[in-house]
Amino acid sequence: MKRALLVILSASSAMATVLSSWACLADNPIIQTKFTADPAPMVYEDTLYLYTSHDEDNATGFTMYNWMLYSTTDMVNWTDHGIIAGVRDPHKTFKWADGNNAWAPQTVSRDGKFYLYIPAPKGGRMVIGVAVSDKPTGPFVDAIGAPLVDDPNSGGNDIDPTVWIADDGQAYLYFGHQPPLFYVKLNQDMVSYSGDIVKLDRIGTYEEGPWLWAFEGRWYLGWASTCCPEGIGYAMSDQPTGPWTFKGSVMDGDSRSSGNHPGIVEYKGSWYVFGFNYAISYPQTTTQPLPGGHTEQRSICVEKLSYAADGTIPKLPWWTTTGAPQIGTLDPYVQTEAETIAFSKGLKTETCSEGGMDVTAIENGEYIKVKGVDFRSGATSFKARVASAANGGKIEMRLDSQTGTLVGTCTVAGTGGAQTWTTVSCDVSGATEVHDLYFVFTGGSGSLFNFNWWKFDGPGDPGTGTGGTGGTGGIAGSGGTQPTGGASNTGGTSGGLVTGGAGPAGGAEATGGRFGRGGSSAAAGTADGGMVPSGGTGPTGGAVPLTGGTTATNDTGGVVSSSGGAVSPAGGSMSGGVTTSGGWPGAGGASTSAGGAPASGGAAGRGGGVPDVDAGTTGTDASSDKGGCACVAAVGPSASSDSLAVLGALGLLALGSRRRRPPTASASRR
Ligand code: FUB
Repeated sequence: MKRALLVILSASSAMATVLSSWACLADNPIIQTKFTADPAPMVYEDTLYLYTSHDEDNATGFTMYNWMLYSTTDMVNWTDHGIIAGVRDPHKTFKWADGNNAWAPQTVSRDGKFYLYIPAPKGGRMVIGVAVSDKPTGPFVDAIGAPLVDDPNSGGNDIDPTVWIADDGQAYLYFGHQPPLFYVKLNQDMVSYSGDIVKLDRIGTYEEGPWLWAFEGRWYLGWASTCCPEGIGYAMSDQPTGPWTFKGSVMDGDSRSSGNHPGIVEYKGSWYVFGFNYAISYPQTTTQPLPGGHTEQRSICVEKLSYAADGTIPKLPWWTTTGAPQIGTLDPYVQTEAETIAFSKGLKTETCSEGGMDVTAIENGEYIKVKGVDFRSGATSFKARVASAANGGKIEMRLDSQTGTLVGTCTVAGTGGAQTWTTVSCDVSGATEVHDLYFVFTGGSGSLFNFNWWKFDGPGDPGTGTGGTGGTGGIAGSGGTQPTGGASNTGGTSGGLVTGGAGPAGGAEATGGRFGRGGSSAAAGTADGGMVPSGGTGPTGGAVPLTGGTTATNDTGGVVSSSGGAVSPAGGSMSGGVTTSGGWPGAGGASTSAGGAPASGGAAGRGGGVPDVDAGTTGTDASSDKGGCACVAAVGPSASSDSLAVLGALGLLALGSRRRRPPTASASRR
């Protein structure tokens, strides 16, 4: 379904003129294929899962049938997992729900199960339900077949559940629209509670959307602050039940927005705040506020947050267009879902007959950006899983912008059906090192083809690259000493052969970089060559400078690293293991066949920079209703003073009328 720009925009040629002058969006908002709101991040194993509510494409007020799931391992490339629960067939998880208000969710894990808490309508009230799954991706089933909370004292506003499990095992559930705010203690089973539902006095600017968490012995409660526009406020306490001390704003409200809703989480050693804006349904500048009316076509954003020494949170500016920085890089030699996207223009996603999701509704000129792709020493071929009920089209692969260097073009022919899948392939040249990768789709009119997954091959692939045979020749010279701070260099000291192969050079990180998937040590060979540079081994993503990795001496089989992070067992062939001076570990990184575990992914050092902002997205699709960037690069003469004046006047009118109505269980709350 096409996404409609606001009527007010399409109705005004002056507005259309101004629209073409808006600065382009970059990687915030993080989801462009759908409207999403009420972010609820959850970390499980090495992945950050983001549960969201979902504004329908044609929503004006709240039109919300289901909850969605996205995931990331690098904070910028997000994989779409589709609908994980809902209140309407064919995704009616909660049979008792009798309306279309699938509002703000949160999922928490406990003892190998995942509990999804949601507000939904029942009998003219908003109540809280809970579903359970064995996996973060679902399927979720209603845990108790009835609401978990239906509080007669809440005025029908049992909304926005948030749960945190304290270190002593006690789980707390907060919820409620202001006034008031409530909490209750959940039982160990997470699907029932004990004791009274406690009503709290209003805290500071509390409006709705509570988010409970603890950090370093302190308790925090965030929320959407006084409407409208809503920012993000917060309070602190020594205990999960308060008393709470209001601490101000994590982020102030902004005239470009109406609502907001925090989701705050720690991931790979950093803290992030999620919320939403309206920048895709209504591209904005700092001087053009959101127009009036009930505009619930929201888009989730993310920023990094920090803590001061006293535990308070330094205030952030309004959502940037760049969002959070990338952690590590993306490995193009691993099969990747097409719906793993940093930013996109136009296209949509859908359930795929081969499992998971695919990218669909791809039209001429639309694109997908995948950020921070590490081609290492180079890709030579590309393959894609595609299906086309029409005549297909082409997939252009470009570097760093949708008009950037063309490194390959794959032709997609008709396959006879939109879910009749085939794999196409084509040659690639010029794709080395780290770039933002753009898949630019070209062809005739209408929907060209569907796109399920993609993968590159070539010498840069640590799994098949030339850099791999570390070990067999890797005599660890006598007396080899271990690298400072590194792993033991047993091979070196013994003077024996590095029998296990190893010296997985690529496992080393670049200066200032991070470990990638592969990590460092070889499985079978224990890196006798002494390959673990200072900073340790783990692929956990921690940035580990290679300062100590340079001191491996007398190590014909050992580690030698440069400031750029290259590490190579001299005896082993390591052509792929070279790291550039920018700090990107080489592909081969890895040890290989000879017994060393391939550091697939090698290290993903991140010394080099990747542009954060999309350059020059096209401005031809201002009227497109499929999301993405509908603008040209900068304010130009097309934004006449007349048109700006018209927009300004409308904006002021809109501001005057923009107030939210009190919540009810009806479809319109703002
Ligand atoms: O998305 C529906 C409602 O709007 C949520 O439950 C509130 O927090 C607000 O974001």
